[in-house]
Amino acid sequence: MFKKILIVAFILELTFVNKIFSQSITIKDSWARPASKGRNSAAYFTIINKNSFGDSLVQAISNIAEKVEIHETFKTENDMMGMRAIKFISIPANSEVKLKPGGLHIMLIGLKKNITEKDSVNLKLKFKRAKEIDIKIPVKDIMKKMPH
Ligand SMILES: [Cu+2]
Repeated sequence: MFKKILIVAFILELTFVNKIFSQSITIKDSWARPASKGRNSAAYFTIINKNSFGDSLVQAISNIAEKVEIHETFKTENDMMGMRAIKFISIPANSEVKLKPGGLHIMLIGLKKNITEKDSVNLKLKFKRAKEIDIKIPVKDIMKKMPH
């Protein structure tokens, strides 16, 4: 009997530790651009790493688009802005990495349906070390909030 309780306590402890570990990477301020079916959209968020070791975001998965890629924005030789797929985003220990327009972003290529402001986009984020994180991203039309 006592042994059984011990085992249960041990398992509970394990899940608890596991939870703390997986929570050491968190996501905040997420949003995605509205776009129509067949077009592309982009998702942005801030990754917070409270671990004392670095990690990398290696993949983003969503059923909303035909293809999901991790992108960076860069300046071309003639000072134009371009973007390209990258293999991962480095997240240094105890740091925050911000994905934003004109910078790093998650590219949603070939939307399977229209996404407007009332919708949300599900995204599964895979890391090199931390456990994967599922997030629900609100669609926000930031252009609408800009003064005319
Ligand atoms: Cu892009």
